[in-house]
Amino acid sequence: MRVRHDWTRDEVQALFDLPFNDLLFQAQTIHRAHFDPNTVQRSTLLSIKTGACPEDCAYCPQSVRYETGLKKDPLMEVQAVVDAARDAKANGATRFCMGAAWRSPKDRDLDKVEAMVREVKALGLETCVTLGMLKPAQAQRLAGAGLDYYNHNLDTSPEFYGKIITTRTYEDRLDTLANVREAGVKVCCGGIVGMGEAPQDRAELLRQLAVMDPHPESVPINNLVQVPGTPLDGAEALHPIEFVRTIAVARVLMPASYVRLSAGRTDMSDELQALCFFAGANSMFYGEKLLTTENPQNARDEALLARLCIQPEALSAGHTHAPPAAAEPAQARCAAQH
Ligand code: SAM
Ligand code: DTB
Ligand code: SF4
Repeated sequence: MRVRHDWTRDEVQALFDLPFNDLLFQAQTIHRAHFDPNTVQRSTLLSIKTGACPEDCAYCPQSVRYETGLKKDPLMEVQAVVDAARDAKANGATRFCMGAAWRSPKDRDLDKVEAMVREVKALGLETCVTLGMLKPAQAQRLAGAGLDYYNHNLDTSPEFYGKIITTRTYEDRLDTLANVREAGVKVCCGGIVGMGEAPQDRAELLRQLAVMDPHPESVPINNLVQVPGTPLDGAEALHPIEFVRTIAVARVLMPASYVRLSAGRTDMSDELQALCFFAGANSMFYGEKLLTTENPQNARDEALLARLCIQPEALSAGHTHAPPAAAEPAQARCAAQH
């Protein structure tokens, strides 16, 4: 199956417009050609610098412009970050994602972040950081520290973007992503749905990701977590079936990328999450906190994965992922209690 980078708006919209069963069948078929359908990758987040962010992202509890009652915290010490990463590894995560509420990092901040990346990597975890906009030299410094992934989201379509963020442009984001790619760091890039966007905005967000060449290796799909005090608190929630369609279309457009079921899982039923896995999600944020808001309890996630007989992906030597299973994966028996 050819991986394409030339998707048109009409083609993407046509996928969204398929009967639900046809879309899910297509997504699951493509998923099986590229991945073991019964394995999920788990990433744990840590906010290494919290709040007081100068940007005005309308969804974000960390913007200095909104009164959200969030306690701000300066950049953490390296040792405390390494301790949290060790816990995440002990709990079964294979990737540790460190997020900072910055517009962009200062060069002197990067000394500490580089040490964090080096030491977390030395634990045998994959590393990811999300620090805002990056200049080419900054991306190269992070690459030099051995960073595996940089997360920087497009968030939504170019058309809707201006309703959500005014302090940085869509172009700024594409520039940062190009700098990350150029430095040889893998790209983690996705967006948020449930912000009051139109269906065409969700389609165009996915198309923007799918015309990147190469595709982002990791594609987080966040469902808005509504935080009191942010402008998007009270936005009309997305219908859960539309959320599943968004996951499925992401899988069809970017067959070999990890599609991550990201923020918003706490409010999702087990059935909805199971549908998302069927639609091709094969990664999740795992651990009881996202950056500043809640994520499901570990015990709930363990029980869900056991019930579905989904295995957490293990780290293989050299931090590379396990190769996809053969076209017809073995029909293992599920040992979980049904
Ligand atoms: N400050 C950096 C930046 O914006 O690039 C890094 C951290 S920022 C919190 C990372 C991403 O988290 C955002 O791009 C957005 O997609 C997601 N996010 C933030 N607040 C969210 C919320 N309330 N619900 C869902 N996703 C959210
Ligand atoms: C992403 O796409 N989602 C994560 C991660 N990348 C950095 C962040 C979600 C944040 C949710 C709101 C919060 O906890 O502050
Ligand atoms: Fe700042 Fe990132 Fe939140 Fe935007 S999403 S306000 S840049 S922390």
